[in-house]
Amino acid sequence: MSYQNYTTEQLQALDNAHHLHPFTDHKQLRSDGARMIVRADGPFIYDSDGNEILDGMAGLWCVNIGYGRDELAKAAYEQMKELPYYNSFFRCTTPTPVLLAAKLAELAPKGLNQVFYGSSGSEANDTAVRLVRHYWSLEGKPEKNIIISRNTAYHGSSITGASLGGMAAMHGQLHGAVPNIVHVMPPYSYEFAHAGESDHDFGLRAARAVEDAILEAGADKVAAFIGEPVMGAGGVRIPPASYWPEIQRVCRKYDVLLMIDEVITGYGRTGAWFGCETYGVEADTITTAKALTSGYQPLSALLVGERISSTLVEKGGEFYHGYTYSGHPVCCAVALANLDIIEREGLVERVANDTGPYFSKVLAETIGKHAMVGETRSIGLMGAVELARGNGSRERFDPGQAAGEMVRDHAVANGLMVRSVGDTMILSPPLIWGREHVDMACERLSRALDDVAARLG
Ligand code: PXG
Repeated sequence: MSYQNYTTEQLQALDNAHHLHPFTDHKQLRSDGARMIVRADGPFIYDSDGNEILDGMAGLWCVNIGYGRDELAKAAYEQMKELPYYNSFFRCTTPTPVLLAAKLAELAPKGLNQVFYGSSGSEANDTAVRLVRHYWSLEGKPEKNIIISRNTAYHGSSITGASLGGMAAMHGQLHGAVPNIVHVMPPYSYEFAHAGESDHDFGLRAARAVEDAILEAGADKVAAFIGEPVMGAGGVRIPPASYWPEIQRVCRKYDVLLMIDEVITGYGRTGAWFGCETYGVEADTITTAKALTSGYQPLSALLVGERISSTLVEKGGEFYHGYTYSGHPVCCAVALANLDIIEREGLVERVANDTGPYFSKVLAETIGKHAMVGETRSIGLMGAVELARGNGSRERFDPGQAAGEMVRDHAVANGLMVRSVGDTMILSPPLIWGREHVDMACERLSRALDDVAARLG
């Protein structure tokens, strides 16, 4: 059945009648109708009205190798023909998850040699929480089970993910979060640095909020700290250079494990294979998903360090946890093909040495000069633009003006897909972007800012 037999209006009517969308106000959606994205190629997506849109969000922070890669389609097809599914329970497995695990151990930072699979970042973080708490229990410290996280962190949308995350609106709808999770301030200088406070000092202060939380709970009660190297969905909040080394020092001092959530930063986004390498931080667990398959198939991999895995293996007995699709052979085959492309095309190096620095420069020199931009920032190929009343200012628009949403809508109308987090505009494009795509994105965003500035007066 082809969608081409349907008009956009017919598809929208069916969508409104039967489809509940993620993170969506349905009353609003149903008055406007959803934009139908019908195909994509390289860095571009196409909607059902035939508009070509440069995808500044790589789908949803995931399509790192761009769209339309035959190799991944072939890998899935071949695997489906050979063996579409078999499980990894009950002393069985299949070859592709094994080969992928070995590949991930090779790519991962030293000491993270074991992999537990799921289908999403939310599932992987659920596994990480279970594993970390189980670890301390096996080590005879079951009461060491508090996890420290940060306000505005995003760690998924399952009850565990949302509880770990620090999104107030999500907590408001949880009706009972997973217990023993504590949230502290994020390292977000644009909003939280005091006037005159250096980036360095602010980074230390934000990291010491974690130490304060450990001292308040008692180190013998704190299992782990969890953080995204760069907070993604919270608004590409890039920590000062002083932040992660201080977090590492504090965690070591109190024997608190470090859980790094690389669902967005994993597989090249920051210009290193993993964001923790960008920040020189050593993790006990690394959560990955999204770009592991460039979004072509749903797959997550929790990378587990030696300390936890050896206890699990030696003392753990059976770990009562797993998903039907843990180690799905088709998803793993697609992941292998995807990692092969990232390596072969040198995408990580290109982000580090060429497109990442170029993106940062052009963003600052064009968008950063605009009258309604307070700040631009980026690392690798993830960036943010803060909308403000006046260039370089920190004064926000009234929330009722919905400036961020307006800029997003005008950007899409100008041929650029971006995401707005409140009044923070986000770019997280495919890693195949060349300099010409960076230029194109900044021109289109600039035009959108002009349009909105004219409307807001
Ligand atoms: N951790 C991080 C850091 C994420 O960004 C998850 C976990 C959960 O992954 P799954 O696969 O369960 O969605 C994410 C997901 C947004 C947005 O609005 C971001 C995500 C998901 C949906 C929307 O920017 N990140």
